[in-house]
Amino acid sequence: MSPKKKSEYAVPKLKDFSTAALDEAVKDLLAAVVREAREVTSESDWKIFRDRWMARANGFLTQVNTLWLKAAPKDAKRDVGQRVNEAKKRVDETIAAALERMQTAASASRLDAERIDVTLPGIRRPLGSEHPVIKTMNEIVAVFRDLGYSVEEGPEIETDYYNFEALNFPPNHPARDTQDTLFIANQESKPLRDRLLLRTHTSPVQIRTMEKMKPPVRVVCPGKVHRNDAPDATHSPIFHQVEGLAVDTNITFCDLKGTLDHAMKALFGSSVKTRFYPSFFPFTEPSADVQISCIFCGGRGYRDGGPCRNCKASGWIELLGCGMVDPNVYGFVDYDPKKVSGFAFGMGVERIAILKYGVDDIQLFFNGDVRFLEQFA
Ligand code: 2U9
Repeated sequence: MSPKKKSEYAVPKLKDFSTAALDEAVKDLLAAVVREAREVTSESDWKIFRDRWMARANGFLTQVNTLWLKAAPKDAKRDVGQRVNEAKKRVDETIAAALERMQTAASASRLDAERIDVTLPGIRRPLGSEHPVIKTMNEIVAVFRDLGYSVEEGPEIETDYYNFEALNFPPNHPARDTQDTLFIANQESKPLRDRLLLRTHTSPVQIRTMEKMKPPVRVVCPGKVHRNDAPDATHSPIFHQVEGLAVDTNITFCDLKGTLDHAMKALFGSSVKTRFYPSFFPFTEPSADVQISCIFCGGRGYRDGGPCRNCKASGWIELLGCGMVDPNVYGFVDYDPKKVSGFAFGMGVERIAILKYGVDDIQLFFNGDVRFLEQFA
């Protein structure tokens, strides 16, 4: 209930200033202030109440001063003064207590509104984790870091020179065709070598590394690459590679074989065997495809009483490419092919992750479905 603007109480004029009459008047006054204090339910109520009693201009206490104290005959003044002061003190206390009661109630109701049930289950914040492709890429890089290789990265938008020309691709090599490469638009006014494209491999990073570093070089280059391929279960226009390069005096094909055999055992387990099969790349001569013994059938070609579907019953799975760096490549980076030799290799990270984790569709890596991704957390 809100306090009425007008009070039912009025300070009476006193005709009789006797002790008994004063006591009666003070009793009414205090009863009134207590009654009104009880009706205060909010801070704004309280202000109205306080002003009615304490306002200097015409509050009840001012009226008490005028009507009781000032009006008292001289001989009663002392006694009246004392009682009025006591009464004022009680009124003050009642008004202060009303404020306190009101504030306590307000904060209690605020606390009540903000009450939390600490026994409720907490909000689970899902934690992110390394993407399986990045995780695999880091594992591959770690194997070569342990062999003393350093890691280099480079731009994803490259020039034709770094992506093709310096890697000994002939001018009309089919990889340069728009069928395979995504070119940046409106580059026709530039000379061919300066035209921009999305790198199709991380090999340009090795060219850039050799430009700034003299042999010996041992470097791995992880990163994202782009090809104009239609997506299906085994192809994606964006994928990741780790390529590596070792250039020094007297590097041989034996070093290449030993290095990759070790790397495959580190990645797939020590019982895995490797096999090198003749191949061709413009930037390596000779070149080879590397096969590992099938990790599903143990290289037997047969599993569960039938032919192994993963290796098409051959016992081998093709995994990466490699070769001795073509001497023509050294010409582009000011290395002397008579003094140095080296090997290079390249692998698709998704292909390795697919085999390591038994994933049947490369698209799963790119769809962002948490139910798939959280299996690798
Ligand atoms: C320089 C010289 C030579 C990098 C190499 C491969 C063989 C290779 C493929 C594997 C699967 C690409 O991701 S994939 O499709 N790569 O077979 N890459 S040798 O050779 C280089 C690189 C840089 C200067």
